[in-house]
Amino acid sequence: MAPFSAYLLALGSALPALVSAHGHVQGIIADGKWYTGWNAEMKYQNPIPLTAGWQADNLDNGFISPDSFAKPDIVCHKSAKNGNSYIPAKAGSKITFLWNTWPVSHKGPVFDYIASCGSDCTTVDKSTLRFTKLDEGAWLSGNDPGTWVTDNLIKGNMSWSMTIPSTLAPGKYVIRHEIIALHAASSSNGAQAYPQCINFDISGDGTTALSGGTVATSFYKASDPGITFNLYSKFTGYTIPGPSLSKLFRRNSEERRHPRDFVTEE
Ligand SMILES: [Cu+2]
Repeated sequence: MAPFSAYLLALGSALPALVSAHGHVQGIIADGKWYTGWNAEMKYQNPIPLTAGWQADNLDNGFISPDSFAKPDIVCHKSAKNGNSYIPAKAGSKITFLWNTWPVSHKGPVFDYIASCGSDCTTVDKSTLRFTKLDEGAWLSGNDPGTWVTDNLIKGNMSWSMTIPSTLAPGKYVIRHEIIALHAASSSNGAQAYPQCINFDISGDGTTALSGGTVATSFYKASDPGITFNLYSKFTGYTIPGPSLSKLFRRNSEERRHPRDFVTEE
């Protein structure tokens, strides 16, 4: 994966060492082009750089716990303010989210949600965003703790890829990419949500508008079986939390599961 390695090398020399164990999305690749994500240290820059990534105050690379799952911080991370630019992408494009790091212990589900901003993602009120779940992955095999999609994310140079539905109508959208780490989730307030929001200006000739959707403050409850969950037990299944996958893009979700979408780039 030469492109990713090159990005990682470039970033490794440009960024100070990160001491925290968990992570944030440091970059996004859309249509083969790299865009910088939000890094909480950017808040000390003047002016604050233009990023499509929402400006969250997660300086510690931290997380949102279940006791805040009904509060605004679950939408786009801690004290998040709107991203002030957009990533241009075509409907049907592959999008890759690149985390700065991810610990192997932090196993759990990964999600991609999308919400229409109406006319402007840089000013939209995050509490009004109604999200549609586009993509999800979680438990793969084994138990105690087993193999999870987060292990694949780590193997892929801390990256997660998704496809924007080819039939999605053009417009301004927030994609909310999220990992929920379950290593401490056997206690009722122990799950760790790491939501990351990115603004996209999506073009193309699709005609499917989002409808319905769920506000992020209604996604998860501490008592959900996929939120309070003992990773270190002999489990035989896992109930993925949150709203069900969208049926608006059935064809696309079949495309997404085609092996070619998982082929490693060389
Ligand atoms: Cu952590």
